[in-house]
Amino acid sequence: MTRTIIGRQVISYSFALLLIAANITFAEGRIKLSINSGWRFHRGNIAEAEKMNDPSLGRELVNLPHSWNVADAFDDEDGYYQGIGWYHKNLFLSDAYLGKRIYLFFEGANQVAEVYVNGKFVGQHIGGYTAFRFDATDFIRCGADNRVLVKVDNSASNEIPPISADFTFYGGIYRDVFLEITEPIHFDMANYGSPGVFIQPTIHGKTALINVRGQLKNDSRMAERVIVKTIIHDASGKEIGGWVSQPIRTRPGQAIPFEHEFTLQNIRLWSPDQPYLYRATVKILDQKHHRLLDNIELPLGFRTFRFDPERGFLLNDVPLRLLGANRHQDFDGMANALPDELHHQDMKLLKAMGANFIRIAHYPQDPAVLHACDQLGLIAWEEIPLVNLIGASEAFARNSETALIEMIRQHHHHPSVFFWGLMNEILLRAFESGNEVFPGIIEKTTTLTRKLNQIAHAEDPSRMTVLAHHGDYRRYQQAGLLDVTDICGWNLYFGWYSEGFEKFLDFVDAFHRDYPAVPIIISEYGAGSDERVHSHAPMRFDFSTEWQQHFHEQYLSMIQSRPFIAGAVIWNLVDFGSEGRKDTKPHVNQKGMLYRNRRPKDVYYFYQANWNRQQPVVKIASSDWKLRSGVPQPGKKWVTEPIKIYSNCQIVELLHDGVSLGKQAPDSIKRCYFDVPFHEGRNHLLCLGTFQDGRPISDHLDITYQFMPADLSESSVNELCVNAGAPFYFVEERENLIWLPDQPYQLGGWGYIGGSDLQMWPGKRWGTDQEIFASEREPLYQTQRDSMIAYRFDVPNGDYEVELHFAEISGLGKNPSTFNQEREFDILINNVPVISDLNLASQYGKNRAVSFKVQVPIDNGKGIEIAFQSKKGSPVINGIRLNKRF
Ligand code: GCB
Ligand code: CA
Repeated sequence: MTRTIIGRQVISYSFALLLIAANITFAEGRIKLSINSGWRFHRGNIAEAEKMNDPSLGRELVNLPHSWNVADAFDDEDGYYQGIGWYHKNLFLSDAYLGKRIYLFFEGANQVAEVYVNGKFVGQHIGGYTAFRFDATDFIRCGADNRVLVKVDNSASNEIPPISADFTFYGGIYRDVFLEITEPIHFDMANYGSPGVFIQPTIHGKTALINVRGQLKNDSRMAERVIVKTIIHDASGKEIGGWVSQPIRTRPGQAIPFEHEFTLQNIRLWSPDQPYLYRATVKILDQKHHRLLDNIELPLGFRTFRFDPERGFLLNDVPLRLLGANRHQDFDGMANALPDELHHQDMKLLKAMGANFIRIAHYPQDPAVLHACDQLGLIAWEEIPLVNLIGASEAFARNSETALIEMIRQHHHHPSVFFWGLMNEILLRAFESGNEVFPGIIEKTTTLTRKLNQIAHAEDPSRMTVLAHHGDYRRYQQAGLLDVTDICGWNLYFGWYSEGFEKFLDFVDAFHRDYPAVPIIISEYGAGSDERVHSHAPMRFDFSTEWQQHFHEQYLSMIQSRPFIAGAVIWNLVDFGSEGRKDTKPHVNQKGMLYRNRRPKDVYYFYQANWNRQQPVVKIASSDWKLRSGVPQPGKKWVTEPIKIYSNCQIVELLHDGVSLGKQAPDSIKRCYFDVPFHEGRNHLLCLGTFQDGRPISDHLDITYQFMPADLSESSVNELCVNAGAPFYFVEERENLIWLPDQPYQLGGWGYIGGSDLQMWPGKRWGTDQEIFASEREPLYQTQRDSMIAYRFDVPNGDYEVELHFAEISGLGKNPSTFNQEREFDILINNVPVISDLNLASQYGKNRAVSFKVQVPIDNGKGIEIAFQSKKGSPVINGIRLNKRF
């Protein structure tokens, strides 16, 4: 069982064992064998663990990739474990490896790793997002068991980027680990975790000039004459060119650089539409017997690119708008410890959305990501994790430079990578209450930027550099950061963090006027959503899926209207973990096109309809709002609501329970709306389209509609749920509950009397941004009606269960000193005191979800009145559910 991932050979463990068992000497050349299985783990520090030979040290059996923050980065307690974890394993090495060189290769461990073999220190690596390799030859025994220990530490550090960021810094050995075995004569294995061989093509028309450079090392005790041979294969595997060196004389211990150049004719170019990949094999052979000593496989692709200030980006001389998304590397229930397949799957989802571009934010990611980009045709911007602010120390600058060199050398050979990113929003947290975080931080930031920019260009003249800034134009301008790099990226959130979509255009126009020669990429734009939150009148920061869709529709139109915008990347492809966040799903940044389990949101299909040219798309953009409720007009047996379709067909038709509601042509951003007369119960929607090539395509969706009578006293409702203090619906599909937006009471209906909606952040977010403990119903408990007098429900006689929901959420943010509301109140239902002296803070604590159920029989025809009586402070309520039992 051998599988080949482009550029490297991965031989499965069982195959290697087979070889060992059969006592066959290994094939010549390099062996790369993953050693992910059978580790033991201990969370916490153990003094001098490296010296202990106690097999019980760390009992938990784990396989890599592994992270220790799978659960605690999402629980109700602030923070997550940031400290030391120990991994160890027994590694048996066959004596077939005797005399060879043995390396341990880590694709990544967050964020400081120390490796010990048989009690001896082998090496330390700083930085959580790049690979590293240690030479273990002198520490390891062949034909014997070996004890490998790895101490990983993800403690916060001001010396290692990132210091601060809107994502969780999950700890662990969260990428693959390999054993690499070479002959004593081999390519450079001590080159910043890189392959040690670098291939640089220069393209002129149909000809590519190939430059190959590297270094070979003789770690044997004998002088030897070797040759270096490069072979280029086309995508079908056919050899199409190459080069063989003159014999090279190597002496023991000697490192010898080599470089050669040759041309290839009639090359095929790499592009998102046709990601044509070549394969380069670079070998060291002994001159006498042509025995293979070492070999490296690298992907190779040919493309040219440049920017034109007015026309934007040109790939292979053809204008191409760079469109796509940013991507974080974590996954539901796995933290950042993903198998390669899931990395690959994300890239496929991005590609299928119609994207040609990815910003790999905010750090170098798994090699599987880059391989997928090469194969699928995604142009990549990759960056180092300098986010929000820089550190003051020399060590911070040094670690940043190292991370940059590692990223560039490790990923140099990927044709998909076009841009090296140096920093993200680096002045966002440079000031605290108006003061510099440390004296001179601005000048230091600019100096470091220039240094990193210079390093990136020196390391790799074939690519461009870029920075991503937040929307504080003047601050970056004053710091001199707007034209240091080749390209300028802007993260813009007008319509989310601040009011007014149109300010986006003012902003980019101003920048283009001031810096006409600097190409501009919108490096982030996005809005959060929650599949449970819905609204017919969505608004900024309500987390409704409808506002997220509206936001992206606005942005796409605006981006389309400015040809000088070379590219734009959505924030974010996927909802991702950000422990400090308290949105409607605490610890998660909800701006994804996909949920954390990768189920697409409807907005994903908005982009698919607009960006992809190959596949027909028809999507009824309401998959997350399948449970609806409304009041039919007097005498009518239906409620009419608009349903939006995203489609790239010329004409689409919507059928409601088999009846056509007509045909429509989607607008310039591929939307159309049908008015659907929903009846009570299940409504079947079927949307039909025909793609330009004649292919038929359809989508269907069942929407279950619940009617609310206009006059509650006339016909009974079994269930009525109110999201008190909220302007939006909160829908719990599994429980079949629709929590209605709040409303004032009107005779014959229901609603509040007195009070006001709590607004901790007036003009921005409704309710509060507190995390609710012991519940996941944040949209219910984060919104609240304050200073309450009463609620009335004019329901008919019957036996009701009334459920009342509360949470004490009056504090601001995390600061307990703002939590000073002292309140105590009674609740009377139909004049009966059912809850007395309720003091949420003292009896339950801050942010706790609290609920009560009360039996309420009514037979006087007067409905239900829930009255609030203050003893201290103002009475509040977060939700009410009425259930008629009989
Ligand atoms: C940004 C940051 C990104 C955040 C994003 C957000 O500008 O670069 O790391 O996650 O905004 O959602 O606020
Ligand atoms: Ca509420």
